[in-house]
Amino acid sequence: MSAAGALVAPHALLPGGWSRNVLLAWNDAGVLTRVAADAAALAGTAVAGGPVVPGMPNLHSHAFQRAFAGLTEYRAEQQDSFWSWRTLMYRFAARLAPQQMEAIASWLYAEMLEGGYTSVCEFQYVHHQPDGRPYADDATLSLAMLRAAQRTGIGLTLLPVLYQASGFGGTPPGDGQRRFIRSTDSMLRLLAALKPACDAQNARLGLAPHSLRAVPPDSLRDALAGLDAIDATAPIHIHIAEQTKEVDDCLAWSGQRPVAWLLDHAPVDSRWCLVHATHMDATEYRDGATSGAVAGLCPSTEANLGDGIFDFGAWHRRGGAWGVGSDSHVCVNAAEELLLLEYGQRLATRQRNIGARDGQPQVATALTLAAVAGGAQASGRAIGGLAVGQQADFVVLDHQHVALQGLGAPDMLAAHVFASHRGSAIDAVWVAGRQRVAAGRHPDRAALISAFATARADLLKD
Ligand code: NGQ
Ligand code: ZN
Repeated sequence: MSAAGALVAPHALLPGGWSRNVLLAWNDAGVLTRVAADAAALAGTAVAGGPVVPGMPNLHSHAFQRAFAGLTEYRAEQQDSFWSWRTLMYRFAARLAPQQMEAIASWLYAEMLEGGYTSVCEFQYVHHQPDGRPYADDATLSLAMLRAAQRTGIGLTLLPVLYQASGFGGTPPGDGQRRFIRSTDSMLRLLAALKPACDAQNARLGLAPHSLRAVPPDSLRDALAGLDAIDATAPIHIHIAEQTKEVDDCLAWSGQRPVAWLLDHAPVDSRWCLVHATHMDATEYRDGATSGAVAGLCPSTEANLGDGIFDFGAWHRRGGAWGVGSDSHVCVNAAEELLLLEYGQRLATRQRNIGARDGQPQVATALTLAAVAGGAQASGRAIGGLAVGQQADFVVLDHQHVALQGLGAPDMLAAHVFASHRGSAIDAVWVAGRQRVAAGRHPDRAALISAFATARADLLKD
């Protein structure tokens, strides 16, 4: 079936701002071939029911954690923290079977589409059987993610994760980490094996050195060289400076803070996504932002795990790129991540409308455009908004949602982000010119939910 098509949007959010009567046309590959504002009505061309906004790339996901979200909201230690959460999360990760991973990811990806995300960067680190031995097909769990994306229709950047140590200085991995561990050579073989499968479904393959804690310097260097031999422009994602303990440990190990160390020892540029990057000093904000790397912000997870607050103003002033991810999936809603990002900044600065920028006073509009651009960059895919050459990934807002009724388009987006009280005001979602959500729902939702619920029930059985 041909995917070529066209749509007229009475209001559409283009990279430069809101435009009226926009004709969007795309080719068989789902790539936009025409984006024309003030177009005359075309007989036979469908008209969008509500404002059309670009689909949001989700730049950070650990899919399996969707089935774990909400299960650690009780006191387990006298002073719970990211680290006590991680102990419980490892216990959960130790039990997952491949079919369960796939069922969890499949429903999650449908939820993402319903929540306004049109693509996802999957930071995939559970590689092996529970005892640490590789599966007969070493790519089993990564292939499960590719199938979940294919089935639901979400775009994918697959980031197999290199994980080798439990702490700075190459301390040996713990038992809870044995499903994650790979030599650098084994990682490069995995990447080579996954490349054709990714190419076949228009997914991008990249690499995620998990963190400076988990990847010693020699391995980082060798893995990056090996990645370049496969694809010299492939995206590279790393967790960095999420927790203050991580900063302290890095200082003790190297005398430098994590972001400073990385900038000094790795070729950080626009291929890189620095996930979290919560704890930086002024020099790191300056040098990180000007490196061209994307800051991967995951406001709901960062709040849930007690990470701290990224200094958006410091990054933004330097022209730093950024995007959002749902990470541990306590929230799977692109608008809500933007809301939480803005609210964290308001709470920290005691000001309002932090995300507005010169030339774009509407906060929701400015945040959406910036997060789409940064998310696309981090994804390494042509999903950077409604422009010729980019994929036709877009969301049609539900103008009949009670929070949106009677408003102009920019206020509808603002209401969607700030006033839809956790119920998305999304009507339709299109990915690469194909409609994947109608009336707010993914068509396979019932079957996907049932498989997810079965997988989770089995996982929680003793
Ligand atoms: C992860 N999550 O890889 O799932 C991590 C925890 C770690 C976050 N950083 C594991 N939020 O950092 O070692
Ligand atoms: Zn993460």
